[in-house]
Amino acid sequence: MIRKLLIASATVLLTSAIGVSSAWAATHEVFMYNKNPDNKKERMVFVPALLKIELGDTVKFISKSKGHNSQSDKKAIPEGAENWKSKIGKDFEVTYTIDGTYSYYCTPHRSLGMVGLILVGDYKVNYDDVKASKQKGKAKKVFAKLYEQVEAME
Ligand SMILES: [Cu+2]
Repeated sequence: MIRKLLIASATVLLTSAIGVSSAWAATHEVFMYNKNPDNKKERMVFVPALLKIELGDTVKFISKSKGHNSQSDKKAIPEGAENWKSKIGKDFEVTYTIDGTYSYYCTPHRSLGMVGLILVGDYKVNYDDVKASKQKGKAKKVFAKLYEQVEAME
């Protein structure tokens, strides 16, 4: 009898541990600025432009200056992942449930280099594809720096 009860309560404990596991998922913040407060020479930026997170985590894009948004690059996100596009000047949240590398940009300022990368869990599944994706102008330069940072942390 006691033994059965112990098994039953162990099952309840296990079930509740699984149930609350999503509460451990973190929320990260990416700020959208006209000028980077840490480096005033950098204009039209996501801060941080490179973010490494766990599967199930959420990223909150926060508008600190007017006129920005966040849009995924539909050609440079993992297979099966959903695209996102936020409204200009509004905060926006994305929860990442598929491993991979996500490339994104600000719709009005992509050519000015307002771009970013989010690495989710096992991000290498499509990292090379994202790195090979075609970029123009200043975006190309900013991405080159971000890829350097990614490869430096390996
Ligand atoms: Cu912008």
